[in-house]
Amino acid sequence: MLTVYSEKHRLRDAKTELHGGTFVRPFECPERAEIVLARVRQEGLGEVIAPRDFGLAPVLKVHDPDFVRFLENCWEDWVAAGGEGEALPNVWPTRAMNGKRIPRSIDGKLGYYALAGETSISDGTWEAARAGADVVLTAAEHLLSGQGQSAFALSRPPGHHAAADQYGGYCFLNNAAIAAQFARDKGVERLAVLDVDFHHGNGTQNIFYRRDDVFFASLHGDPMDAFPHFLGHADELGEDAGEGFNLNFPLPPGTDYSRWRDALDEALARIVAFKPGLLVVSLGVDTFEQDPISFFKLKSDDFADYGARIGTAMKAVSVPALFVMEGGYAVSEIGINTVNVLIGFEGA
Ligand code: SP5
Ligand code: ZN
Repeated sequence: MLTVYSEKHRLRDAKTELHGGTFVRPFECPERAEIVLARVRQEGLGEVIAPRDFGLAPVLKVHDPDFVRFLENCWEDWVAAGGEGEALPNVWPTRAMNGKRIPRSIDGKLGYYALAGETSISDGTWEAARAGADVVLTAAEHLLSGQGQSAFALSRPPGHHAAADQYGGYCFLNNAAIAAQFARDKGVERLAVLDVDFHHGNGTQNIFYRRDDVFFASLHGDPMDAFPHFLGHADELGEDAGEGFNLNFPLPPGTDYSRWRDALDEALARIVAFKPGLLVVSLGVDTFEQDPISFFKLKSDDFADYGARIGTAMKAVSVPALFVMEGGYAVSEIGINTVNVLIGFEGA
């Protein structure tokens, strides 16, 4: 399986995350991608290539231009306004306010475009996020050219919480959605996105919620208990043309592999019935029992088992799979768990 990786991910190296009422070093740190890459090499998964530059056009097929401009300029604007630490929002257009006008000041803009308050924007964040989009696009292009049944986009920072005009949850550009839209534009008529990150892929769901050409399925911690708290319920089925094309499996604290696997099998059956031309897997390994911010109980071997289940289901109907790196914060095990999924898939 081909892996696409860019060293530019290292430019996303924020010093602060707001966590439990204090500032900590972000859980989403550069070592994550380095350890996954080392494991890819150690296991001999396959060739590792750098991305090519796609420019912003495929990003703008998913994200609003004003949002992209905000991300591009945020750090400079923050410094120019006298910000001393990293850029964080402190006010939001909540239910009690009017969220329609985009403020002029950087403080107002941060609140307008942020969907969560833990994620600092720092110098280099935009460049890393942009390179991350090129990573998934390069992997998608490779699959679309008919080379192989699977590819791994080792992108960082992650993407599935980012909506068309919102960042947060460590995510800035929605890599999985950008790849899916790119594949659509290259002629793939129907796509499925399977999100196995511990957290609900609120951004991806939101981007495709009114569409019947992209089926979205997510297994995640119940938003009543887990981030992002305000999306990911089982009764969110899609709207307008998209009704029936969104599927959520919110799962309770303590969920172990047997319960998680039952939900996966159901999601895979629905994906197969949808007959997609390509599957995008939002691959977060924060379902691991030792993950520091999550509450599922998967063990390292379970990752290989579910990779094989995805592989068996997709190979039976000849659907290629694009794996896109999302979360996973048990850093010392992130390489083993991630690559277990990929090896499981290949061996199916
Ligand atoms: C891509 C991804 O996995 N993003 C996750 C973002 C989660 N950020 C907020 C987490 C808050 C966790 N609080 C858990 C307390 C555990 N003791
Ligand atoms: Zn996650």
